[in-house]
Amino acid sequence: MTVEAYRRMWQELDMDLERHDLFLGALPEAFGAVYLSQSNRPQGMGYFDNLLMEAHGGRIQEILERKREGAPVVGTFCVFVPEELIFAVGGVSVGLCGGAQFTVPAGERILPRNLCPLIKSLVGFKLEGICPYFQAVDFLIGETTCDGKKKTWEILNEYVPTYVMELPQRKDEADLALWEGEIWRLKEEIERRSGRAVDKDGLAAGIRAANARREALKRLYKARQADPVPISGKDALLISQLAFFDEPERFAARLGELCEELEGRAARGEGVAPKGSPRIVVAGTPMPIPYWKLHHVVESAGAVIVAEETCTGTRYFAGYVEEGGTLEQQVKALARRVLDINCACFTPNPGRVEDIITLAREWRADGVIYYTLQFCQTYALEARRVEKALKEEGIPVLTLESDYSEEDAGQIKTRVEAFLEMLK
Ligand code: BJ8
Repeated sequence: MTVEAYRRMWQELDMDLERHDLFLGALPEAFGAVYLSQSNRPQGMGYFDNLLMEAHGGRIQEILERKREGAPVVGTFCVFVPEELIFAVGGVSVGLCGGAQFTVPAGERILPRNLCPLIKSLVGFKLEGICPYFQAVDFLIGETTCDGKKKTWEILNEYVPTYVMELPQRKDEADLALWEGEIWRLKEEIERRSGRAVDKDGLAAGIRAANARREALKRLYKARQADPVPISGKDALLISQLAFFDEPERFAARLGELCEELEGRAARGEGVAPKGSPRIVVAGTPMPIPYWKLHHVVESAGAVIVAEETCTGTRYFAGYVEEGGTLEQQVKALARRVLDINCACFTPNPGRVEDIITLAREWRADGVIYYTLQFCQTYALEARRVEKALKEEGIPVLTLESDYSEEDAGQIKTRVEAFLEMLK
């Protein structure tokens, strides 16, 4: 499609073309500086680079074609939301958490300033009219995770229909029953809105698609255990961020090809940084696209990020859902995935500490960076417990809090460099 045709498409989506030009105009430079400056990138990254470049173009065109054929397009914001139900009716699911400083001021027009930037950014994308995904969705699915998100859904609902799932905050049998009920309720909502029924075969196909994506991401992470590491943390982060937008089966297939390349590299002892480079695990809040600040700082300082314990990392692909059985069994299996994801919105949440220690050990990390977005209370509060456990295990940890602006980049760089110095 030509640029003119894309512009017509954006106009039809009622986007603010002027603001959109400004937003997209900055992307090639940022992407060039952060990504294309890396040496020895795997060839298989070509697919993902292209996916990023076509994120507002070809991918939107594809989604709009599906929409014309009657497929529902649904936006989500949390890895607990069972996308399998959307896939079950042939729908398109897109993850719409905001990762751009560009849209934060717009979000602040209607939200308190002292709120997490992820939330302000996502609302800002809608208010600015610069996100074709937000413009294309039929409805959104929010959840009652943190206080900021759950109250924001009431506000966002004034702009886009926003359905809310009640996520329990504990993991006992009663909570599982509540979540299972919520999944049945979501099933009805999706059926009502799409006019398509969720049956056991459709749901099996939906579960298969989501499992394939999870398995491919697991394989990517496995490949990062090698030293030298065959792919940078920045590239792995980009892949995870793009997973929220692509067709799950195609994404899994292309990622599988990349993993083959990475496994070959690992077998030959080839990497993107010298063997013995400091290895870092990042633990904390999600990093939605196009947020690459911490990874860029760490890897520019000569270290490599080998795993992320985040929702744009391991929490995204945690667990496996059985696809077989009756519809009741499938829904139960979907509900039980809650047990596999250790988000700080749960209390108590001991599994998360174990996850971080396992990552640090099995990915042979020299240190952990515990990272929280500003005003994210649950993750900030959990830092104490994680730090204590890591210290007991003899694993060095650096705790950082930041937002999407570049204002603190210098300060973060200084702290990261001092941490890496200490690891020597
Ligand atoms: S499963 S991490 S995607 S809730 S919005 S909690 S950063 S203050 S995103 Fe999340 Fe689901 Fe948990 Fe993952 Fe903090 Fe910001 Fe809230 Fe956030």
